[in-house]
Amino acid sequence: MIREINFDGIVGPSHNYAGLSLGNLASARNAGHVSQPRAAALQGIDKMRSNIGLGLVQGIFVPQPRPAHAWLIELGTTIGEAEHHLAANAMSASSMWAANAATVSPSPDTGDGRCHLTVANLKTMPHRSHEWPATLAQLQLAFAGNAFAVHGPVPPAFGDEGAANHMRLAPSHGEPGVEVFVYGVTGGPFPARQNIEASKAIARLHRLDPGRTLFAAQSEQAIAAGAFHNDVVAVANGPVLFSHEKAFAERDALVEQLAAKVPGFELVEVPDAEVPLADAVKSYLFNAQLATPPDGAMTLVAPTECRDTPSVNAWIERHLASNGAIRRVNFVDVRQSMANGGGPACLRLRVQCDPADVDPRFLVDEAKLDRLAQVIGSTWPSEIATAEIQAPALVADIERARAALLGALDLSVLD
Ligand code: SUG
Repeated sequence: MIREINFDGIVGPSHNYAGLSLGNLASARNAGHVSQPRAAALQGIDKMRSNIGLGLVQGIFVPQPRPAHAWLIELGTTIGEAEHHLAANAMSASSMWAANAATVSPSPDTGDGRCHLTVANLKTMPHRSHEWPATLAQLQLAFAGNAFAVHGPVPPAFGDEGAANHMRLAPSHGEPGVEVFVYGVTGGPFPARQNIEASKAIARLHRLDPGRTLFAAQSEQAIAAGAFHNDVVAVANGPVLFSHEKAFAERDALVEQLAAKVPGFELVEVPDAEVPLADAVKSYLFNAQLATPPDGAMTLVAPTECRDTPSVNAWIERHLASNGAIRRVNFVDVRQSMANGGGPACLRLRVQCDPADVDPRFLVDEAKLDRLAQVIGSTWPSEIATAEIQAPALVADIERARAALLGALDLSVLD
């Protein structure tokens, strides 16, 4: 039985604000602020709890080893000796944003009936470019059976940022869907992170039917406004596309093709006149989880920043009152992640498969989340000032904290 599982990246103990991501406005704005790794990770756990409460199936990915010693060795240095900017790149907890872990094509879409996952090379940003080997190891463990095909990264000539630039529309999760690969051409002052050649390669590797595969460019205006990934301005669930009017370079052509190819297609579009791009980016209205829980009421799991942004809150209230496609909005507090440009949707990777095929160590229920919260509460640093990330005592604490979590999950093999 195919279900949608949300695998959330647990916020790692090295979570800090180093301002590493050009084009990610929150990351730039909060550079140098003191972070709260423990609160950040507990906010993530609470989000998972609330989604389990809706009846959704929940999974996890564990934090990566930080410092990234192997990467520093390749650069001829160590965490103690590295210049500060390199050390910051080696200490980032950015793998928490699991939407960038991989691109996923579920079995109804693929030529061989397996669920395909391609790990993202994340080559545009130095601090993310070294994530993929540890992500791949985790994917290979979690999705080890024959039901899955796990691919290495596409060559670094072509940037790939995973599911954040990929949408799937289908009448239901178990039916063949239309996969939309969204790429960037130019972002004005900011980098376009997803290259069309990477998207096309993934579509080929996943053996997708070209008749049900679309490629759509992000609008330059959206990237320049801070939509460094498409999931900052659009999200899909079932036959519904929820997007900002200015998300795509050729919006009309995309909508026309989706209407022709997706049975029951429905567009929920937010006009710029009602929610300007700047408010969409600030509030992360579209970086929400859009899901259909067992009660059938399509639910938007949105950051509390949406409630606090008047234009966005007003749009939500109007939509709910109009009995539109989205029937319920749940607000979640993930402010620590938001301050680095990661909303509820960034924190999760959606995999549609039979939960029985997944290594159970990567699935969680309330009781397991309680245990995780306990480990996090007793081992995660309460605060990190980016200037101090090379301090030996802090580095040791961070490594100990991760080891404790892996031990609690019976995943020490990832050490
Ligand atoms: O890649 N932030 C991440 C946020 C990723 C959000 N993911 C999705 N939209 N799916 C990024 O820009 C900030 C790190 C720092 O500045 O310390 C960072 O990497």
